[in-house]
Amino acid sequence: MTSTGPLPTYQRFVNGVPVPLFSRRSFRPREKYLILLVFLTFGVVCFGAFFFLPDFRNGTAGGAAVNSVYRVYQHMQKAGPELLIPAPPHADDSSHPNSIPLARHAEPGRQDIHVLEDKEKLQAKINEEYQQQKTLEKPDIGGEYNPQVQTSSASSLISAANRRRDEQSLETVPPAPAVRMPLVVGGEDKDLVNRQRRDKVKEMMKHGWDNYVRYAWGKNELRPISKKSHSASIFGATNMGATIVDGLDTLYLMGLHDEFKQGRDWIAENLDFDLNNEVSVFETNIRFLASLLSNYALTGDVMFRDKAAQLGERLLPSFDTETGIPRSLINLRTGASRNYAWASSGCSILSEIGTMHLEFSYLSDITGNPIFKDKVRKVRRVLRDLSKPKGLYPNYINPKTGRWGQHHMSLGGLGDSFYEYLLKAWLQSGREDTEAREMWDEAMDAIIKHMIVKSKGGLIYASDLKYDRLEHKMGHLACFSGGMFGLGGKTLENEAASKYMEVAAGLTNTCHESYDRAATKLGPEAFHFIENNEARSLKNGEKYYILRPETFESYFIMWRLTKDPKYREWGWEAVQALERHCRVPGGFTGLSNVYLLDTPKDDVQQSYLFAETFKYLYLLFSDDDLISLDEWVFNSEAHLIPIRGNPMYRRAPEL
Ligand code: DMJ
Repeated sequence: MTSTGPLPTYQRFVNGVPVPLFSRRSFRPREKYLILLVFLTFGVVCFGAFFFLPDFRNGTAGGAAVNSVYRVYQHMQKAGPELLIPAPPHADDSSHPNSIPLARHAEPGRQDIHVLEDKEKLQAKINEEYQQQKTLEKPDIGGEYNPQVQTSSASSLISAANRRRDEQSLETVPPAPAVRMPLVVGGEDKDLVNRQRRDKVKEMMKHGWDNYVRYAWGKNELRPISKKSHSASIFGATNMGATIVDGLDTLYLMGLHDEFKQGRDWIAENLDFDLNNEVSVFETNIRFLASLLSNYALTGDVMFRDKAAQLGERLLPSFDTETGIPRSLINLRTGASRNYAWASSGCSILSEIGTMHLEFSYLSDITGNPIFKDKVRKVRRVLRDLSKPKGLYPNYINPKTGRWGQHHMSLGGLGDSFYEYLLKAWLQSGREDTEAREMWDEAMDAIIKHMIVKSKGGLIYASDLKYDRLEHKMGHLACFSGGMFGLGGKTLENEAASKYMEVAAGLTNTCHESYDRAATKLGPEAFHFIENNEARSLKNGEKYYILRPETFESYFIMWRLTKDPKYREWGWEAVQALERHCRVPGGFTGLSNVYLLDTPKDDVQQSYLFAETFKYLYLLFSDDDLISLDEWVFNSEAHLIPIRGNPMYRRAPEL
C-alpha cells in the first residue's frame, strides 16, 4: 500500500517524477556553502562563550552559574520584594511591612500556579542567601502564635534613620508567619461614641510617642516644650530608653505595631544592664522588668524573657541583707546597694519591698529559676510575722533588724502598691496564694477601721496616719485604691465584700471630685479635707499634676466591675482636660497648678504616661475582651502579668 499522506516538503521533482533523496553521491555547490556557513556560525558562538561570558572565564561552569543567579537575586532584592511578587490586593498579612507577601496568599485563578511556585522558590533562595550573609538578624519571635491576631498597616512618623532601618527589614525579613507582629484584635466597643473616644486616646498616644521618637529617642524621657531629652533621678545617670520600655505593651495593645517593632528592636540592640549606674530597685522593677515580662507574655518573643532574666539577676544583690528585705538603690554593675538617708534613718520602704512579688514570681515561672520567687517569699514571711500596730503596716522597715521605722501609714506613696500586690499575688497565682489574700483582707480591715474617713461633705477618703494622728489628706497616688477595693470586693464573696465595694465607689468618687473642683479638671498631687474646702489642695507645692494615672486606673477597674457609665464619662472628661491643658505640639506636659487655667507647665513627658495613663484610658473605652480581668493583673505600672491559667502564661517546662 502506498502512503496517502502529504509528501515531505524537501522532496524534489524532476519532470514531475519524485527524485529519491539520497540517490546522489555528492552535494551541490550551493548546499556545500550552506553547510559551511552553519558550522562557522556555531564556531563563533562557542568562541564567544569561552572568552566573553564572565562566569565561564572565572571558574567552573556549574559554580559560576549559581553565582550568577545569586547576583541576579541581589539586584532583584535591592529593587524590593514586590518586583518578584506583587502584593495581593487584600491579603491581610501582606500589608504589614515585616511580611513579604507569599504567592499562596494571592487570589486563586488570577495567576498561573506554576509561576507562583517558582516565585516562592526564588524568594526562599534570596532569604537563604541573606541568612548566610547575616546582613540582618531575623528577630527571634518564638512562642505560640496567637490566633487572635492580625497585622496593622499603620504607618509611623519615624525619623529618617529609623525609617531606613524599617525599610531594610521590610526587604530582608523572611516571610515566616511567626515574624509578623500580631495585633490583639477585639476590644472595639459596640457603641460608636466609645469607639471614637478610644480612637482619640490612641491618637494621643501616637502624638506623645512620635515626639519622643523625634526628639529623645533612646533617652529616658522627653521635654515636650523644649524638645530635648529628660531624665529623672530614679533612672540613675544613664539613658535606658525608659519611655520605649514603659510604652511598649501599650503600643502593642493599640495595634501600633510599626512603633512596637521599632521599640522592640531598640531594646534588642541597645538595652544592656551592665551599667555603672545606681538606679531605684523599685522603679527598675515596675517599669523595666515588668514591661519585659508583659511583652514576653503578649508576644512570646524570647528576647524579652532573656532580658528580663538578665535584669532580674542584676537586682538580686539588693536582697543581700540580714533579713532578706531589699534595699532601695542598686548599682547595676557592681551590685552595691543602699537605702535613702531620708527614709526613717536608712530604712527600706514598704511600697518598694512589697512591689516585687508579681514580677519576681512570674520571672521564676518563665525561666524555671526559683531564685526570684524565693527572694520575694522571704520578704513576705518577714512582713507576715512582724507584729503590726493596730493591724497596720508602717511605711518603713529596717532591713538589718527587721523592725518598723517611724509609724507612718499610707495608702498613697510609700505604702500603696504593697497592698495592691497582696491582692494581685493571690489573683495572679490562680487564687492559690491564699496567704496573700488573707494578709490583704486583714490589712484592709485595719485600714477601713483606722484610715478611711467620711468628710462632713460626705466624701470618703483614705487619710494618711502618723502614729495616732490622721492627716486628713489624701495623695493622688492613693487614688488607685478605689480600683483595688473594687477588685477585692468582686473577686471574693466574703463578709467584707459589700463594704469593699462601698469604699471603692466612695474613694473613686472623691478622686473624681478632686479633679472636678480644679479649673483644669485635672487633679492635684495631694488634697485635703477641711470644712467647706474638701478635696482641694491647700499648699502650692501640692497643686501640680504630672500626668499621673491612678484616678483613671480606678475609673477603668470600676467600669469593668460595675458597668456604671459614669466612670466612662469621667474618663472622657479627663481625656478632654489632658488635650486642652497638657497637650503641646511636642507631646504632653505636666502642669504646675491645676487651679489656674493659664498655669506654667513642667515640660516633662513622664514615661508612665504611656505605660499607664493612656493604657487605662484606652481600655476604659474598649470592650471587656481586650485584657480580661480574669486573665491578667496589672502591675503597679500597668504592665500586664498573666494570671496562671491564661494561655499566654508561657511557663517554662519543668526540668
Ligand atoms: C507609677 O510609676 C507607678 O504607678 C508607681 O507605683 C507610682 N506612681 C507612678 C505614676 O504616678
